[in-house]
Amino acid sequence: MFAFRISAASTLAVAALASTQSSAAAPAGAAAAQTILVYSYGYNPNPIMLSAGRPVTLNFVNRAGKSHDFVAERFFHASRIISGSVGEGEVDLAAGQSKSITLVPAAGRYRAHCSHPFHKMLGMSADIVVR
Ligand SMILES: [Cu+2]
Repeated sequence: MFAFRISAASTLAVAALASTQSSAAAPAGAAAAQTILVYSYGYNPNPIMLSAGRPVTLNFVNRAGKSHDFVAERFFHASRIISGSVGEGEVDLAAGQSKSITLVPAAGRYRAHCSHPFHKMLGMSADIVVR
């Protein structure tokens, strides 16, 4: 009985170790992820720090009960867009909406802001630093 318990416990320990190792090793070529929280009136994190030339999925999450956008023409035009739509260089978010854009950013410093009336004045702007 005692031996069985030891055996079961060590099996569990090995299984836990194995699952930890498999989750730590990201599949080759997988994009990193960066969540960008959108609220009234700002973005978090700010600045948004990205690695040049490395694929990244930007997960925009609008936590607000009203619509906002993320306008960054220079940033999106300099990036290679892999998936998702950035239209003319912006991401539109309805109240509570989330959108994901996967891209490869180019080195540089960029600005982003919300184009809705007065929102930039109220604080909705962000720096994007890619290096
Ligand atoms: Cu806004």
